[in-house]
Amino acid sequence: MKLLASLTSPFARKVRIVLSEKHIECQLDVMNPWEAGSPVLDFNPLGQVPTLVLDDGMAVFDSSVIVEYLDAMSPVNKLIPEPGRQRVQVRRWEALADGVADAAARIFREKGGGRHFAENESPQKMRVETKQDDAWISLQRGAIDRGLDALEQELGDRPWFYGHGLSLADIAVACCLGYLDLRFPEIEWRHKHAGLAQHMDKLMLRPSFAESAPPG
Ligand SMILES: N[C@@H](CCC(=O)N[C@@H](CS)C(=O)NCC(=O)O)C(=O)O
Repeated sequence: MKLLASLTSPFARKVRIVLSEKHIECQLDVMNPWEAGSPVLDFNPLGQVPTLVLDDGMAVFDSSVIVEYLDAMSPVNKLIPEPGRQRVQVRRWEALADGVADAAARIFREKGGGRHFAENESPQKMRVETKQDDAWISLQRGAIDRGLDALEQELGDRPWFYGHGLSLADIAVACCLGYLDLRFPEIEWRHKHAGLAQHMDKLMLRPSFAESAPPG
């Protein structure tokens, strides 16, 4: 089994943390999906990471389908509750966190990130010839702000999003917050979201989170 991933993708990081927490061995193939002729196109017609390639050659995507597969494949450290309302709750938090990360990624791309520049360049350094769509950017920014407010409020003063320990909800939220730190540190989400900040600090003490943090 191998995981096609980039080290900056919040969706790939979610899968990497799940693999680590569940102690599942998997080869990591690091690549840039934006590069012309990226090898990910051999496995995923959408050309996106993460893509998990199973030993029989079947390619699994997107990240939420991959984590579903991994959690079902091993009973070790279950991260998604059994079908029912609680499962929907965890998957809903995952969807919210992924949605915030996706909105941030859209802004990053609108500002010229990914395709035109190396992945490790900061958005501040980027300049594109084409005009940026400010209305589109502010729509995405609204989704980020409202999504973070909802996550902060819904975590409240509980130690975990769901139950008495780590779940996929905590993992997805941390990956989203880590991506904001990487691409848009100027958003300074910690100022308005003390609960999320405290939660993130706690999660970063786990090796699976610390070791998968995006470079730079
Ligand atoms: N919904 C997908 C999103 C994956 C995604 O947007 N991946 C980005 C990197 S963060 C990508 O591969 N983009 C390349 C492209 O769309 O061409 C998931 O959860 O896996």
